[in-house]
Amino acid sequence: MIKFYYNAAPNPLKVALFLEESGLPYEGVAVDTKRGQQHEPSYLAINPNAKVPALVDGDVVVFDSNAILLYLAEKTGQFLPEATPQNRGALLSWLMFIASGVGPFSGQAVHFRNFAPGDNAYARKRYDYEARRHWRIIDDRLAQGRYMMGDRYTILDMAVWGWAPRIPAMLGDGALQEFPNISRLMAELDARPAAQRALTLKDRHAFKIEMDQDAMRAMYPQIFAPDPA
Ligand SMILES: N[C@@H](CCC(=O)N[C@@H](CS)C(=O)NCC(=O)O)C(=O)O
Repeated sequence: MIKFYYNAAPNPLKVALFLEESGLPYEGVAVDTKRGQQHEPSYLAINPNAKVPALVDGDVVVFDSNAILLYLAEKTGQFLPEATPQNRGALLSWLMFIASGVGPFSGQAVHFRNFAPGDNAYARKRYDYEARRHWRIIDDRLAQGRYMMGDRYTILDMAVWGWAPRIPAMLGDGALQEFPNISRLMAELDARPAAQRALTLKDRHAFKIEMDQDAMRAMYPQIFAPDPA
């Protein structure tokens, strides 16, 4: 059976949605990142990047949420657009845009707004600006159709759904109002039974909540590292 390594954060959530939508049998394995479990050798053997999610399917190991979405979609033939070269080009482009742009800029925007120590005025400004710019591009795409790939619900919508609830934490309260098409998609997907089940996955484990010194060390070790030369 598939083993899905997760916590309650946006990237695992996207994969949880796929697993619940597809009906694939899987076992959830909690990785309590505030307790530092992502750095344990047994987990590093699966995901050398020490992040969640990761997935083990028999002798296949996949890490990175976007790689996992593509792997599962291709394995099952589900949540993909109609198989045309044009759709393949669009799917890969948008998936990589989310993987290399939306996700990382969003993560840094959350970090510099909420967790980074010291004076970070420029870093905060840069990531706020760039995260907002990326989300505007997604919103504009969703203005053209019901889903990221037009009328077909695909892994791209799942990838957007995982991160979009964090928009207020990265861009400020009320920021979702700037993105009416993303808000519309979120409302639609939130109402799906699979999404409701995906959201309860985090309740199966008593994840550490406190962001104490040990959690900061586990998640943001660079704060405690020597300054660069
Ligand atoms: N590109 C990776 C990023 C994974 C990632 O940053 N995961 C976060 C949760 S959303 C994490 O593991 N945080 C814990 C930590 O940084 O120690 C993916 O999409 O899977």
